[in-house]
Amino acid sequence: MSGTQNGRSPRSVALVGPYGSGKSTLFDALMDAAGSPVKRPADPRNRPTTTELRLGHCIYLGDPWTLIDCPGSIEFAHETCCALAMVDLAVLVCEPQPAKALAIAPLMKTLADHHVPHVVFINKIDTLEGSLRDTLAALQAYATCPLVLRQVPIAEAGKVTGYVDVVSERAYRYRRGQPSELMQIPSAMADAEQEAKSRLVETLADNDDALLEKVLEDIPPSTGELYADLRKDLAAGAVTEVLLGAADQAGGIRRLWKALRHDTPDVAATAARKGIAPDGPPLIQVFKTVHAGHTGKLSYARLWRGAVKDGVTLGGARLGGIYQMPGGEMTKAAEAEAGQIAALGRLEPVATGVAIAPNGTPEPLGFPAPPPPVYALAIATTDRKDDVKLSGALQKLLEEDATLVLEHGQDTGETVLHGQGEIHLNTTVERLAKNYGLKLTTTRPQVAYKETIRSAVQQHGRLKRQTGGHGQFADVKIDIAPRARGAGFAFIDKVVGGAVPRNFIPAVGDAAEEAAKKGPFGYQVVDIAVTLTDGQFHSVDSSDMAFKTATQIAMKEGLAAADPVLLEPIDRVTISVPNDFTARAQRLLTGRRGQILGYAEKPGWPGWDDVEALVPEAELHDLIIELRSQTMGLGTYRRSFDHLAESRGEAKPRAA
Ligand SMILES: Nc1nc2c(ncn2[C@@H]2O[C@H](COP(=O)(O)OP(=O)(O)OP(=O)(O)O)[C@@H](O)[C@H]2O)c(=O)[nH]1
Ligand SMILES: [Mg+2]
Repeated sequence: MSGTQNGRSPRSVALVGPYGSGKSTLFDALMDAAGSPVKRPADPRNRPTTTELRLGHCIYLGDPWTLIDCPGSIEFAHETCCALAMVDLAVLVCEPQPAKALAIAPLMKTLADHHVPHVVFINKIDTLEGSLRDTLAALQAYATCPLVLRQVPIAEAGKVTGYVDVVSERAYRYRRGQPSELMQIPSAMADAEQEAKSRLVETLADNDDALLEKVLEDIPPSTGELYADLRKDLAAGAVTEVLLGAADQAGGIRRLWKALRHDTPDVAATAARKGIAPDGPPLIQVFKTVHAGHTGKLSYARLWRGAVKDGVTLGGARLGGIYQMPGGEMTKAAEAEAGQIAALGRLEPVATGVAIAPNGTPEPLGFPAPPPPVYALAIATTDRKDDVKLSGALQKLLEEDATLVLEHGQDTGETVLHGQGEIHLNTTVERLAKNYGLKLTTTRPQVAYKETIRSAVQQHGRLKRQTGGHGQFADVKIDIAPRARGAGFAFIDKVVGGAVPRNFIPAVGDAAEEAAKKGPFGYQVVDIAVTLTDGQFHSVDSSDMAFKTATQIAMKEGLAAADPVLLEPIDRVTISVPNDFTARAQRLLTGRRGQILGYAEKPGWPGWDDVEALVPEAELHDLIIELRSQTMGLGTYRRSFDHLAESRGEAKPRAA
């Protein structure tokens, strides 16, 4: 993008916030106001939920910007974290409803942990009922620094129609799709405005001794002083300013733009916050990878330092295109400068998160790790001929989405996709269909049951077959006995006096182990010892094959007679929830045959608990769905295999 008029380096802002708070609507309104309108959905009130980052480049009052619309759904939270690792400032978009305030807690924590400067934008102000103070107080409970109200809403006939700017003390009336118009401060508003102003000044005075003196001496501070303090405190994470608006009627958009313009740190400040040295060769960090049909691989990246030209060597590849997205369309640029976010073409060897430098060794830079998977689906092609295509497509998808985990079930033979939830995996399957023409079926993954035996048996197996001249003969006697849980399979040879010649014994051992792969219930038999005690052979008719067959016969009958039992995998599960939901999480676990081990405060998460339990894996498939529905979408869990336990009849034998 050329045409910046004042030489400021490009800055970038992420729009984050709970699900459905209006981030995408706000993104569109901000792009409109900057003269780079983006394509709208046919029915903006029925806009689909955002499932991946959406980027827009624009120029507002001469400054170049990249806006990033982030998903609000918890299932795509990692995308949001990746964007937050790149930007100079975040706008936390929320709704004027105290009951929904808790939903900002995880984001507030991410912003605070990574010291990302942020402002709060209370959207949908047209739906405000009651006092804005209640929403502010509810939000404050999850904020890590004081929230200061920059605007006071003006209500006419019960509807919010404009606002008073607390710093400049000017009133504005919203006009749909246009800049707001200046109006007189309604006389009824004077008190509310003065109260908001005193709070703002007092909060700022906490970090500014000169201002504090003025407050104590009752000298009104200048607007210039207040603007300067706001900017300084915001960058330092000492206060968070709160703005208001109604994105779907473009209310409060220009006020927000001006706050962004005034208060967003530049790339040098952000690089310093991230520990990047100010001098050195160009430094670029990739935060998203996309395989786009015609352009090939695109690496969305920010330039932390320096400039690059198209065609340079980056991370071992020749840069094949620098793209920008004004109005959502891709346009090619010859060069990208420090601060810019751009899509870089054809950097095949470069992975998401990696920092690169032209012809040089980049500095190691932190990048968010993906959260552990919480939901899984087994996928299969409807046409086996597509299997090769599927594995190629999955490879690309895994490169694009670090929260996808692919597993080939050793016991079940299934291809299992693990991810962040139903919407995430359904979106992935839709993408496989749309972008790669793959027709897939999805099923609930099978549980890797095992089986074992509870008593020891002695079993005889004999093969005697006469076909034409040459016959087959083998005879084995085996003991099959249970072993301790986790001890695995063992084969012991106790044959004496050559009853079974040495050279056939390995065949017996192999056949016994092979036969244990499928027990009477259809699953792998674990923790047994098979001892070959005796047998018979024939000097001509015996062979490895004959001894294998005799062993199979003995194993099949012996296992069925040895009091077999199904073993089901039990996982250690840790649910994390805001502590209002701790009791509910416990009930949910016990309702799923879980054995609660205890609960404790989640380390580093004040107000959250970790509830630990042992739960059968068969009960975990849709745990996340129920957990989220009971915890405002906030609850999550992690799991790891713990042990195999005898099933008390809940587990199902595999269908033949
Ligand atoms: N009343 C009112 N509705 C709004 C406003 N802004 C957005 N909406 C509506 O809120 C709904 C959600 O808007 P989106 O912009 O898709 O919200 P989002 O935050 O991007 O949602 P996710 O991407 O799913 O997290 C849509 O129906 C919008 O029309 C507003 O200022 N006032
Ligand atoms: Mg959205």
